[in-house]
Amino acid sequence: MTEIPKNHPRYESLMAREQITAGVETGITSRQGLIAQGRGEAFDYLIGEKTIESADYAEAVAVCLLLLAEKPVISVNGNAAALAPAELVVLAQLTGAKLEVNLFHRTEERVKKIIDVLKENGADAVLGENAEKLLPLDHERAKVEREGIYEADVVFVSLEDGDRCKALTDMKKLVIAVDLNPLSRTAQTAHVTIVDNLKRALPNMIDMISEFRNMEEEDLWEIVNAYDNNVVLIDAVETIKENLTAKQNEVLGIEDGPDQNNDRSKREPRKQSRIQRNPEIARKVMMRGGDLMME
Ligand code: PTJ
Repeated sequence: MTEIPKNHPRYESLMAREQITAGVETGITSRQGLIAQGRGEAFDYLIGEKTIESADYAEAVAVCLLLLAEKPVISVNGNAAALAPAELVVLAQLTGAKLEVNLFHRTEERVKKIIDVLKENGADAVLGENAEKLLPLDHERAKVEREGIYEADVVFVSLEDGDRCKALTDMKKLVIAVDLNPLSRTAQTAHVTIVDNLKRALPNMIDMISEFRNMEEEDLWEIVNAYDNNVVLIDAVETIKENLTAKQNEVLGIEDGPDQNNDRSKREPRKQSRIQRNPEIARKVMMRGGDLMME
């Protein structure tokens, strides 16, 4: 493992890379998991590498749903197991959820290794080894355990693929998904979409449990019923747009006040005229892709 100094500006992101790489080396994460991590990193950058308010809200609703569920299951893949094994176990223990290993690039050896890692992190029992093809899918994620995901009423998934998410919702299960890409099929299909890094989402959810654990069921249902997943998705997309605009303005040297920000008719002509008037800004525009990539 490369030694990453704690004061490195991209410490968290580089540590996550180390965890995923180590996961591939020990055989719990698939090689494809490296690519999935890169995609996540890109979206995390656009989100601002922090838990945005709407994600915090979705995390709270997800905790309520896990506490209300009769048969909750946390589905674990190779990336999740590498990034946050202890947190997955604690979340399962505090909400009474079962843990089940479910893999897209399934090998029995990898299932076993992930079960071992979760047990080393404190899990008593982990499902996944006795999976049968019970979901209507043509790939390995169709394999689930009867007393686990198949019978679950609420399923928590992270770094999921869209068609299993759809298969689960078609089976009338409530699906909580952690996915940094608010445009992915999973994000669009789940009932509660947490647009946050799994590494931030899990500790935040664990912290929230004490707040909700002793609440009446009726009050928890009230929180869940008031939730609208579309609002959360729209907020994530808006956050990305705002961050991009802020970065663009920074590169162009434009100081946008709140009024101009909200008024497209005022903002766009002003930006164009500045670019046209000033060759230095025009040069910056051409360079901005390179600048952003260098960062
Ligand atoms: O272990 P396996 O065999 O089940 O394989 C798992 C992977 C992750 C390889 C597989 O599910 C896959 O290919 O996933 P995708 O289709 O690349 O989807 C990953 C999604 O998760 C993308 O939308 C990423 O933006 C998002 N993502 C990546 N890293 C994180 C993340 N979301 C939250 N937290 C992350 N750390």
